[in-house]
Amino acid sequence: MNQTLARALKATTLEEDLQRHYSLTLGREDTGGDTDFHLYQALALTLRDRLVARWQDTREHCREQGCKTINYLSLEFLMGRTLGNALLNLDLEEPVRAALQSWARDLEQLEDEELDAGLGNGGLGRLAACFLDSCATLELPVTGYGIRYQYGMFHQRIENGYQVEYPDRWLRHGNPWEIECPEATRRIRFFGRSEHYHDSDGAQRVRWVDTRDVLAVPYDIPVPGYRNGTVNTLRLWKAEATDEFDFNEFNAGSYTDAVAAKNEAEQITMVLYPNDASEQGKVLRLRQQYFLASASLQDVLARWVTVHGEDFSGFARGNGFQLNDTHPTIAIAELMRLLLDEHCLGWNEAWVITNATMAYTNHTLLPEALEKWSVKLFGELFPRLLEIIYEINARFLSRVADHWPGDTERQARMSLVEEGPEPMLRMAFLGIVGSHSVNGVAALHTRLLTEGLFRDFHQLMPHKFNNKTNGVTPRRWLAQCNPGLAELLNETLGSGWVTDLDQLQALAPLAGDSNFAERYMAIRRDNKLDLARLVQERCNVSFAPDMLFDVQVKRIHEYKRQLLNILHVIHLYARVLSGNTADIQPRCVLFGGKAAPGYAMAKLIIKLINNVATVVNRDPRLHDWLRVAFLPDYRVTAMEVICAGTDLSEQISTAGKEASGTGNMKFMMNGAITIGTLDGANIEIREAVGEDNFFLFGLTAEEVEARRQDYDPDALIAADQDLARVMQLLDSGHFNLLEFGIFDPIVAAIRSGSDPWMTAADFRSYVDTQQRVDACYRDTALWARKSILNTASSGRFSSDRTIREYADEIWFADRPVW
Ligand code: 26Q
Repeated sequence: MNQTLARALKATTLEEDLQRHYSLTLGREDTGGDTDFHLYQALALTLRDRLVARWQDTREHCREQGCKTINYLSLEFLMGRTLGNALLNLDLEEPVRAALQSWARDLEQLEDEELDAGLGNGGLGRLAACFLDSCATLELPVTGYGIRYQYGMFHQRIENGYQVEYPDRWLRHGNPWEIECPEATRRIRFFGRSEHYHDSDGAQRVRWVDTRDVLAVPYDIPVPGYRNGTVNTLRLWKAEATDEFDFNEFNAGSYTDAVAAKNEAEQITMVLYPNDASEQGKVLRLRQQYFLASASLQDVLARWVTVHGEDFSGFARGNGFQLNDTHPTIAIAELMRLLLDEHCLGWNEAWVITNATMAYTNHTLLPEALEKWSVKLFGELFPRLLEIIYEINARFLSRVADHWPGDTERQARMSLVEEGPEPMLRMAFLGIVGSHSVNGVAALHTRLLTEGLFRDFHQLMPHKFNNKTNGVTPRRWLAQCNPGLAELLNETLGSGWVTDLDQLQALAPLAGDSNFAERYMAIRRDNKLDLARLVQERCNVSFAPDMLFDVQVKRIHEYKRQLLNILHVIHLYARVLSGNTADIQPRCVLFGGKAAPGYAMAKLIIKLINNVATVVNRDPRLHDWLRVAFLPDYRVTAMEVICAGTDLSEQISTAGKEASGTGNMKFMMNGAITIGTLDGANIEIREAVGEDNFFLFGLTAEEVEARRQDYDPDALIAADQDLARVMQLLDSGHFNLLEFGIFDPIVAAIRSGSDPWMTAADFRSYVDTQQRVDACYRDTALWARKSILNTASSGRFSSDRTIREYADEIWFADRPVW
């Protein structure tokens, strides 16, 4: 460790540092008033001090060793809170608890002062955060590059049953974890035109001129590994105006107008876009993508040039870029531009480097979610990049023509440019052509990609395609969020599981041990009480710990079928009212998740859930059987409580639509049993835990596609008394007595022969399977056994396993940091 820093840190105790940051850095007096927030900040700074020394050591070591560095480019990093994770990874929880005694504060109280860093929508953003934790824990030199949004994911409140969005001002009181690095500011260009000229040697060159520039200022956040001294970096870029920006534009205008015009530049990093069809094609989003790509690439190239000068022959051996979905794929064109125009490489040399360094991860099978940009818009913003993409496309299509002579249809299908009245750039295709690796995020997803969306590309270059089944970090999603279970695991297995989750398999023989099962279930019961407390506080609904806790939390989307879940709730409601309660297991059903602000159907589903909850919860006849709650503002920190206290994990997407899912893995690790379709990583979860320990229902992906032709929901409804009764309750307005007709669009969607999500098709099988769940839950020993086996079999879903596969098979980053 860095000697001076090490000494400085040893000399002071946690308690002294805490006091010093509180009174000197933050300038607060101990008046005994509302000090929790500042004490949290002082604690964060105290821990940051301890990270900084290791951070410098990690960087220095990497520089000396010339390690291959991977750069994870993502528009989203859904980090959640940092304090608890830093305490765990630095192994400082006990000393900090001791230091807080003189302040008469609980650690938990201070932890609650931290706002979530909600710089992501959901799965894709949280995956990036889990990956950073695993990379640091595996001592891999990986830097995360993202955007420092001033406003992260919106906050959701429920008003009269409807979702209402509120801005997330997460930086309002500053961010103690970040360090601004103005010395590494980069300049990002927009608009202008491309100028072809001859340089002094007479060579043909191109430059991008008359641009309007914006500055990218980095803010670094330390990413500590688990008790290993490694600290990697998450570098987030903030947009700032240049000085000339204003004065070129307004040179004749007034000074105040010029200063006001800075807003336009700073808007680029103002807000995270919610995953929303209505936001597709927005210029500001495209500017964000380029801003991230260009700033990050310039950063990496500048570091390279400092050490190696203009010799790029070893660049691809020393650097890699992982593109988190198509969102940053513009980096492929930008790296070409930087190498060609700024570093004077020839096309072939630049292309080899680009291909060897870039790798693209796909996260979706929904064709409508594939990113496209209008060629016209793209060319106005980035004239030079459009030229480069045309050149990439021309060379690629000539390869296609060589491979399939005369097959012009295939050339049109595979072109990076979709022709039509408004020609569009297909970003996924750019990702495939420009990378050496294209991966899906679960086995089924990768297979469907290569057989469907990317079939032509797979035929031409099968070697590029590979699967990397997602994972989640066991530090946050077990050690941190379930301290009770973690303690039992440590006692039973030792603590090796934290970094080697396959060790949990050693629990399997204990699944039938009644002593162990009793302790395991007692911990689960405590966690259920914690979850019940949260639901009471936020929803004012009482959840009883002896009831089955049935949970579906995730973004609200039709393909995820929260609707199927609420239909089952309505079915249970009808059964209890009809007196048919034989074999019903009392249950508490929890929903949570945000709908994209412009997604009307998803928002209506939230309203339906809330209306059903109101009717169910206020009817005393249901009290002992069924309770329903919608938890507002679902986020990372809520999931930390939820996943530890859930009995039944709902993973019920229409088969073939959920790329992987990662919530399913968090639930499994913590001992929930899954009810799910054969979709995404559910398939691999079921394989790992065994079919007896997973509640499977529904059509397969193949069956879904085959059924589309003759899908007839009305016939299904007519033939199924239970479904007919549910539809009748909906039709009659039972859940919207004073809100006439509001749920008509939902009823129509279920009854539509072209319902893409086929909700009615899986109703019978879902309800029957829920009955098997009820029977199983009543056999407490049997349920305990299955629950323990779920934890025991979750090793494969550690993001450490996933990252090892990325490192071995895509990054070839076999050399660790140390
Ligand atoms: C698109 C256009 C404009 C603005 C935003 C977007 C946008 C933003 C976020 C599009 C997609 C996303 C996020 C997608 C996502 O989270 N996908 C999920 O990724 C997980 C990690 O691989 C998978 O487990 C999930 O199955 C997948 O749905």
